[in-house]
Amino acid sequence: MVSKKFRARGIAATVAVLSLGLAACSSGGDGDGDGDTGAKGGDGDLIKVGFSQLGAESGWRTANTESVKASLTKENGIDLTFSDAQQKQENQIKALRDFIDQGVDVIAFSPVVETGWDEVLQEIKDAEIPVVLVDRTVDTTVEDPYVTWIGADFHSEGVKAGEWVKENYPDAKIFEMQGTLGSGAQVDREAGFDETVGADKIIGKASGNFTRAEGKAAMEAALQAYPDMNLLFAHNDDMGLGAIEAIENAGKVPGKDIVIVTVDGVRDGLQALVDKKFNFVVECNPVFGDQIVDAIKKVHAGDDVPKETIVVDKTFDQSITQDEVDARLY
Ligand code: GZL
Repeated sequence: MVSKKFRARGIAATVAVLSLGLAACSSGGDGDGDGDTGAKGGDGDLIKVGFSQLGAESGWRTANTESVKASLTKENGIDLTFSDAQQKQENQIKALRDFIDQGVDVIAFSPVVETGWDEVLQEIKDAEIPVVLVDRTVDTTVEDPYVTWIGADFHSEGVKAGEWVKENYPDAKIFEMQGTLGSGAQVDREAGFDETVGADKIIGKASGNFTRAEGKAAMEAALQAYPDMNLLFAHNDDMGLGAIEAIENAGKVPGKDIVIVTVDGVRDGLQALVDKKFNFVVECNPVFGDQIVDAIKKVHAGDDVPKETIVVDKTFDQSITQDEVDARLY
């Protein structure tokens, strides 16, 4: 059977949620200003939600988890069971099966990689538990595997990074540091970037698995293998921050000898922009817990929901100020 790739592109009924960048999204309320949703009754009225988070690998993931936990609360009508898979798909699959056994009302998860979910997604479908897909995408043969997906357009993020490089460093010798191989964020950021700059400009690639430590190690190897590299595109800030350490240890100047372009826009990444060690950052806003709660309530009530809700991103260059970075909430 031909697998179907579900991603944030060109699917009808897509709704864009404006990135709030410098301001937090307040957790959903019922409008009476006390921050709760007016959920009535005791725990029996709460929506039982199983949330499988893929890990705690990056500043982005930490901020996303904080947003999820701040929004999926009893005050907002949710009885949350949260699981951290430590970036292991087998842990996520186990958590999803546990949620089925617990008889949750809704399952939400961010898949660490795109494939390998067919069996468990079919089990969830057979158990008639609706799925709200969060952040990353799935590539599965299961028909209609989720009710709605909320996340960023990774392909567009890659294109934005590529357009900046093409405009500012058209002859750069680029090393591309990929995120977790096979994840929707890695696959689509790479596709968007490579098609924009031209694959011939990319002299080497390696994965840093979205973590600082692995980003540093990958960059140490790349500096040996590609001494003429003069631009790094890292699929997230954390790998770029690890690369800075490797570049400085090699006696080179990040942001000058090697221009650095990343994605996410977490505070540490934007601080590197202020410090002139990063050159350009494409935001990928992790604070959308409110939208997840809203989707869960609508899905549970059987209301119509858009197939996709895209969290709109912005971009940052070295014109960003220290005050702007200090004002960021993640
Ligand atoms: C993007 C998210 C990615 C971030 C990384 O939505 O899936 O995973 O870019 C994180 O920082 O590890």
